[in-house]
Amino acid sequence: MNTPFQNAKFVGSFPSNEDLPLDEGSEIAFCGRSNCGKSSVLNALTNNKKLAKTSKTPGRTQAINVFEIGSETNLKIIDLPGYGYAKVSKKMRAEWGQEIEDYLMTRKSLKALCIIMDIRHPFKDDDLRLIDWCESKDLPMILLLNKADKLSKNKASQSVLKAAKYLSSLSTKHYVIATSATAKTGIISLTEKINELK
Ligand SMILES: Nc1nc2c(ncn2[C@@H]2O[C@H](COP(=O)(O)OP(=O)(O)OP(=O)(O)O)[C@@H](O)[C@H]2O)c(=O)[nH]1
Ligand SMILES: [Mg+2]
Repeated sequence: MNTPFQNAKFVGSFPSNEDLPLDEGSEIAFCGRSNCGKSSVLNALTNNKKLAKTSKTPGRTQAINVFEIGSETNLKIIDLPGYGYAKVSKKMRAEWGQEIEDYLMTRKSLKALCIIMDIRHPFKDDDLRLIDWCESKDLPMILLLNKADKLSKNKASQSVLKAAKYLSSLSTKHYVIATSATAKTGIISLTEKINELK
């Protein structure tokens, strides 16, 4: 499958906000619970299995990873470490939480959040907190119900409808898409939304 984001390049892995590339152009940040498939969706989106490291073990992504989507577009995708991963020490979790929070609070080029959830267990407390935060900042959101291949087509559509209904009271712009990084479904829609919001 060809995607418009095929020329994506890994810019770097930044443990701290201070070292991030210049705050310019547009950034879309991928967030979500550990293991929901953030890195896998990024790889599907760019048609490059080797771009972001994925793993069966939660907590694989442990820094702010920056990807450039074609140098001419000035669009970057930010793969943030997953939240809700218990095996990391409390201190480390607190520090990571702080780095993510600082990124979200201060980054001017951040145009939208892509909040990724497992379609079988969406809207956990941490997801809801991020959604509330976006609403409070009026920052657009793309909500992905990922791992849609784990459900029948019918069940997946029902989940999308349920999620859309659940979010209908939001005044901030938001989209709900069922995706599968493995079956590559919903990836074209995601591309369209990113292009719209960037
Ligand atoms: N069946 C299925 N498995 C998926 C899908 N997306 C990701 N996975 C699997 O889920 C596991 C976690 O994927 P990652 O992409 O590493 O998840 P992540 O959210 O980046 O995880 P952290 O970096 O640890 O926060 C891997 O074993 C993936 O192969 C999907 O759409 N369908
Ligand atoms: Mg990851």
